[in-house]
Formats: sequence, structure tokens, C-alpha cells
Amino acid sequence: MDKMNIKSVDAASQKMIEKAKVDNVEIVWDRYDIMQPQCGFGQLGICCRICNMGPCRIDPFGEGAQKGVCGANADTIVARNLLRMIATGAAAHSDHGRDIAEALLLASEGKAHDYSISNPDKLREIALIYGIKVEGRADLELAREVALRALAEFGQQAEELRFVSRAPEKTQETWRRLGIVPRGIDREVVECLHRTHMGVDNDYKNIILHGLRTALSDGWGGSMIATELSDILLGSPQPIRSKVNLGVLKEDYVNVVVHGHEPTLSEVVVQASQDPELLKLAREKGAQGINIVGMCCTANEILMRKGIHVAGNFLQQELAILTGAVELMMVDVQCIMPALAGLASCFHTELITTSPKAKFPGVTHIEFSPQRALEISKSILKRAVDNFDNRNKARVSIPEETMDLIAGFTAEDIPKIIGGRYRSTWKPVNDGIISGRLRGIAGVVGCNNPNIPHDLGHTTMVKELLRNDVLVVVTGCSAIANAKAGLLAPESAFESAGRGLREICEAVGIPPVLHVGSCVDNSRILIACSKIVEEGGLGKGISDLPVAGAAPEWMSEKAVSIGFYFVASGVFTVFGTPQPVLGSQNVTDFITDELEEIVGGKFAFEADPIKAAQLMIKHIDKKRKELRLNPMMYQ
Ligand code: BF8
Ligand code: SF4
Repeated sequence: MDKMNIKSVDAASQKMIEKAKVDNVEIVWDRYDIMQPQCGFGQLGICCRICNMGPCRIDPFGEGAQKGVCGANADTIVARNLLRMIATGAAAHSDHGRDIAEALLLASEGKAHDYSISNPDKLREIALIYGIKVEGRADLELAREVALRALAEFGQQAEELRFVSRAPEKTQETWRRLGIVPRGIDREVVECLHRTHMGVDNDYKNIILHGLRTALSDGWGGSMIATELSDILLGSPQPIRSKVNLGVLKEDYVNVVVHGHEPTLSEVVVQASQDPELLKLAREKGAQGINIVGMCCTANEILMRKGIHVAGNFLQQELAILTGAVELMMVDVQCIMPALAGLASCFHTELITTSPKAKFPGVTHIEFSPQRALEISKSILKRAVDNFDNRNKARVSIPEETMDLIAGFTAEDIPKIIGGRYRSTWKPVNDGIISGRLRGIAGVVGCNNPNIPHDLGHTTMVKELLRNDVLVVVTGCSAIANAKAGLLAPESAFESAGRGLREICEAVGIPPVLHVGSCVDNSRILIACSKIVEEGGLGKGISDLPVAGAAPEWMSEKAVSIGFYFVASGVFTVFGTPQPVLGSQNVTDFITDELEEIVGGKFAFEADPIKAAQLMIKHIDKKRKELRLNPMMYQ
């Protein structure tokens, strides 16, 4: 079968896509087909509806209009649209970070009793970075100060974001020289909106440089706050075994899917699912218990910290409902398809929204509040248990596919695993790279998109990288895709790994593909890169490292922000399909070529995941050469 013509490479998903046809319900691939051909102006980024003299669009063939009514050309229009994508992506991650900071503040003030300070070591580490005195301070007092300090980073006006100081000095200097060190997180996002208002910034390079600054305020700001403060409040992940794919739904249990991004509610829902009264009620209804499973990045959060099973990634959210076995799906924010409400109404599944920022018309809303987390969780689960009676057994069809995985690696834990608890160090990794056993490291991250067969980009790319002795770190929906393909089970991942990679991983006791978390946890990759630079022998800045990044199936504006903060930090980054910039040759050249001279990183767009992996490998080899490292040992 030609893989490019199928909808998903995942067998469980294929079964549910077939079931959708039998059940005569519409899912994402149907809507994608109906949408063809998609708007060429939008794809090229050359339509503008920023003011009411428009909408305007540039004729890509050079015959019709080459300027909007105001005189904006393709460069300006493309750059402005791109900046707005970055702003939205950065805002989404950062607002998630803010919510965590607020939850930490409430917990520290004794107003959110269902949470505690779960990682006092991380609390002290972060407090020190914020310049807070730690000696002799109680956890709660310190947590309050850290939460307030983190919240202040959002509204800060002039100073540099504090976490920028965690980047290598050389990388920081590049940002300072360019004037793109992020100040307040909110300030950078607001300035994107200001600059892209009609008649403000129309120098495409100036616009995009602010995009870098805004993206940095996400990676080294909002996302990093989300990661670090989640670790403080909920505990740092540890390597943990679990299972993935739709087969984790259980026929004889009350199934609850938690979908979205923020970990605060879902963590407590996991706890509530053990409540004896709820379990008794479930048994009275004929169920064995309550089965909580995750979807998308919420899944990654509770997988990493609690080992909760993962039902699937972005393109599987509808497929979970199609099993007919989901009593309740609760959602918070981000990547939740508006289609879920209609689909749930074709089944017995109850959809519940929990964030004031994300409601659906006609859908029950039970608002989450950290002060009443357990009580709210129980009330949601009670509805799920009650709904078990409404399940139509004749319509239940759960694919049997599940896969074992190990997840839960962090920038703090990896050096402990490879160096030993008392001599935590990245040295074995650096030495592996220097000696030519390990070629380098790649981050493969991001979404699914029906414009490429589901999971094909992630899994094909990762196998190609492994074969070439590249250690891979994964997050978000990419992590879930690779997990389903067995690439997070060390035994099967080793089958794809080159000899040098295998030797290093076996010697230090890590799998060749490391699941480092949700999308905000891409900040863990930034920290890991900084620590690897600090370890020595591989250059002075992140841009010197033999590393590369990729988002082979990207769809979200968050992926664009992530891509830009990696590029701005000095990392060569490949996107599967192009960002909507091809309508401006100047903008395309700037971000796929000239930026490398400026910040050390740049983009490439390559739809074929093997070719994309080869571009990453070529870049890694270029960096190895610049560092005069040994030739690869076995190739
Ligand atoms: O933040 S990878 S589809 S779920 S945007 Fe969304 Fe993309 Fe998945 Fe997580 Ni990230
Ligand atoms: Fe058209 Fe300019 Fe208004 Fe955009 S800002 S809609 S290009 S007139």
C-alpha cells in the first residue's frame, strides 16, 4: 500500500476511521477532503484583512495587484501574518504558564489544599535563579515568592526575563547584540499586535526579529515557567512505564478521557478516580472501576508524572469517542476540535468543558478552580459513572492495539541516570558525540495534520535519525506517535538504532528515544542544550552544538512559536510543510537562509520525512566538522 495515500499509519486509528464510515459520522479527514483545494493565498501568506480598506491579496503570478490598498507588499503582508502566528502560539503556551503560576500561588497561600509543594529541590533551584534567598525559608513561603516572581515576568517592562540567564553566555550575547532579549512575556505579545496593526511596522526583517523575541519569551519564558512550576507543584517526572493507544480504553470500566494541556485539573482527577465512593458506585453500575486515560498534551503531563495510559494524539481525539466506550471526555484548553461536541452527541459520550477560556455552545461547563480541585474532579467523575448506564454495548468497538513505553525524562534526571546520582553529569553524552559514537541529538516535536498520513512523519523521521546514530528527544503529539510505533520501548527502539547509538545508550542506561514531555516541556530541551554546552567540548553556544529540531506534522501556531524559539536559540529546524511564507521570496530567504548568519539557526521546509531527517543529519555533520570532532566510528 502506498503510505502517502493512507490516512494514518497507526492500525488502531485505521480501524476507527473505518468505523466512522460504518457509523456514518464525519471526522477530521472527511472535512479535510471537503476543504480541498485549500486557499492558495492563505497557503502563501499573501492575504491581508488587517484593516477595513481590505481584505487585500497579492497576485502570486505577478500580474494582478502587487500591493494592498495601503501599499503593503507581499513581504510586509507575509511577515505580519507570520508574526501574528508566533504571537498566538507564544500567548497560548505562556497563558498556560501563568495558570500554573497562579495555582502555585494559591497553594502557597493555603488556598488550594489539594496541592502541595511536591518538589522542594526544584523550588530552591528556581528560587535561586530568580535571585530569591533560600536559606532557612519554609517551602510555602518560598513557593509564594517564586510564584509572584514568575507572575511578574509576564508584566515586566524593561528588564530581561530571568530564565534567559540559563542560556549559554554566547547565546545570550547574540540576543543582546540583536536587541531581542525578551522583556515581559505579555509585552512581547502585545507588541506583535501593535506592530502588525495597519500602518506600523513594514520592514519584514524588523517584523521577524520581533517574532524571534516573542518566541524567546515563550521558550525561555512562558513555557519554561509552565514546566518548572508544574514540577514544583506536581513533582518532577521520573522514568515511568506505561501504555499507549486506543486499546487502553477498557470495555468493562467507566472510561474518562482527559484532553487538552494543563495538568492542574487532570492530576487531581487521577486522584479522584481512586475515591472509594465513586468506585463503589461504578461497581454498582456493573463496571470494574474508573479508567482515566489522556489525550494530547494533558496525556503527556499525567503520563510523565503518574504513568497514566495515553489514548492517543491530536488526530485521535475523535477516534476515542468513536470507540463508543468513552463515558466522558473533559477538556481544558488548546488543540480541542470544535467538532467534538457534534460527534459526542452521536454517542453516549458526555463532553465537559472546564476552562472559562474554552467553552462550546450547548456543552456542559464545569469550571475548574484550583481551590476546589478535588471536589470538582469528583463531581465530573460522578457524571461519568452515571453515564455508564447509557453506553450502547452494541456500538462499542475498542481496537486492541496498545504499546508499552517508557516516558518521563527531564533535563535534571538524564544526567543523574547517565552519571549516577552523586555525579550528575552530561559527560557520557558529550564524550559519545566527541568520540563519534553518537552523531548528535535531534528534537522531534509537534502535532499531527491530516495533510500528511497520521504519525508517518514522526515515526519515519525518528527511525532514520536513529539509524544514523542520532539520539532523539520527543515531546507533544510526536512523543505519542513514536510511542505507538514502539519507539519509546527501549527493546524495539534499539532495533532501529545504529551501532554507536546503541553502544552509548546501553552503556549509560537510557533508551535511544527520550520522551521529555508535553509541548511546554520543549523548554526542557533548551535547558538540556545549555547544560550540554556547559559540560564542555562542544562549543560555546547552542548554535555550535551538533543538534537539530523538527516538527514533521505541524499544524498549530504553538508549533510556529516553538520553531522560532529553537531557531532563535541557534537550532536548525525542519518543518514538514512550509509555514505560510512562500508568497514572499524575501521572507522565505530570510527565515530559511539568512537567519543562520544572524542567530545560528534557520528553518527548512521538507515534506518527505526521510529527506528531512537527512537535512538534519547534514546539519549535524556540518557542526561536527566545525567542532573538528572525530569521524563517525561505524559509518
Ligand atoms: O501542545 S503537539 S497538536 S496537543 S500543539 Fe496540539 Fe500540536 Fe499536539 Fe500539545 Ni503541541
Ligand atoms: Fe489591505 Fe493594507 Fe488594510 Fe492589509 S492593512 S487589509 S494590505 S489596506
